[in-house]
Amino acid sequence: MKTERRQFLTAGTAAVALLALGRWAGAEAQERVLSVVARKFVFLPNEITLKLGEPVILEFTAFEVVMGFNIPALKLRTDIVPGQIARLRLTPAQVGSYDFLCDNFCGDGHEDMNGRLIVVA
Ligand SMILES: [Cu+2]
Repeated sequence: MKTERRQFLTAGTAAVALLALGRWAGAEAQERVLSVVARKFVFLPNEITLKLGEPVILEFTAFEVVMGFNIPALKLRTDIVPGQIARLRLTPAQVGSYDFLCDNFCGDGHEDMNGRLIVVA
């Protein structure tokens, strides 16, 4: 009887410790969130600077029509649907400059709808 109680307590303490560890790890890995608006015919901002190795979440919104966000060199893309938030999670692994563009035809200025993602050390 006494032994069972001790085992129960030990298990409880371990569970609390794990919970605390999980919370700590979660805070450690928290990503910076950057908002990007896609509208005819521009991304705001159209230049995004990220730090090498820093995990970020890009959050996209559009208000007019379905847009696309595509960084071909990083093989990353998403549709941006009005009324929804589109998210891309990324951790830059290489310093450089990467062009991005809208890849859903959205009107007359679509071809000029682009920007640049810059990764610095
Ligand atoms: Cu477009």
